[in-house]
Amino acid sequence: KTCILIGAPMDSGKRRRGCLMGPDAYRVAEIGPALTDLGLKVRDAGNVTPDDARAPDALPGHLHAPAEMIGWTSALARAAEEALSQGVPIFLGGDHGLALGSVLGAANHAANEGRPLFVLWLDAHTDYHTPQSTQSGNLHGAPLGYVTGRDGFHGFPEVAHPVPHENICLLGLRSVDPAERDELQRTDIRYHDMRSIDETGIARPLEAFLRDVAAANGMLHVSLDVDFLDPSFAPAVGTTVPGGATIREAHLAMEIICDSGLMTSLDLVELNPFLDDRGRTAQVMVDLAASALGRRVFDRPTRAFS
Ligand code: DIR
Ligand code: MN
Ligand code: MN
Ligand code: MN
Repeated sequence: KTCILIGAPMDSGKRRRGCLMGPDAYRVAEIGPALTDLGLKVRDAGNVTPDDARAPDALPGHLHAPAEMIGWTSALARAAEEALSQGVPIFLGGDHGLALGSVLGAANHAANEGRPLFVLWLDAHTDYHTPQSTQSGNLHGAPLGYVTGRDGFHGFPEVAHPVPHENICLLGLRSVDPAERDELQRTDIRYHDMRSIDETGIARPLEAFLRDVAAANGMLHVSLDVDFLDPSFAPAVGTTVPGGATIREAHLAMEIICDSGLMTSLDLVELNPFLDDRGRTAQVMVDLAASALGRRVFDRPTRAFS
């Protein structure tokens, strides 16, 4: 398979700036060579440019950069759809606002293939806001609200194939706004906060989810937010929350994803190189991507997921 690197140098999903340097940081940390070393074909498609767009008056006034977000969403959805017909797109963010587009494109592609889309969300946050429910006005907190078809995203591309709640699994949660929590608890979304990962380990809920993806012959989009990781070894993110996944929990998750053979697209988001410490967060993210795509210490027997 061919990995297609797609840069999304965007900061529009929140107010603190720096994520737009993320694609360059991943390239400097040699994400391409890390993947070719695994025997994979890699194509760097360069960076996406946002479409020109206008924000309709119906959107609430406190939203940050709504026109830019609309422009990124349509451009990234096109890029995702095109790349999915050729290989495995890897989105180099950019903040998590890029996932409005990457997941929309994946959902459109999956619908064309007649397959269901599943989404694995590795994040401290649930990102389930709508333009109306967000208090911060930062739409990087809203991609799951958008792709599940919640109301209020006026002016954004139509979500023709909303991702069903039961096809979404969130791991790593430890910062959930009250408005998101109340809505989420009414849905069939699978969510596992850090307490539940402490209690069961990360493998059990993840494998249960992957078995369902395999049984449904689903496509799987994985969205990895830097703040899924504990800030002690992933400091380069604007929204650090203590008590996150350890390096080994994160690698184990990626290794299990790789074993499953199910991942069809990947986001690497929220890396802010301006906040990094000699590039170590960028390096951790590259290493995690490599684990998801086949890097391992020793060969292991393949395992069945269905
Ligand atoms: C936060 C989003 N709940 C907000 N924070 C995120 O502003 O609505 N950080 N997603 O990564
Ligand atoms: Mn996020
Ligand atoms: Mn987050
Ligand atoms: Mn539902």
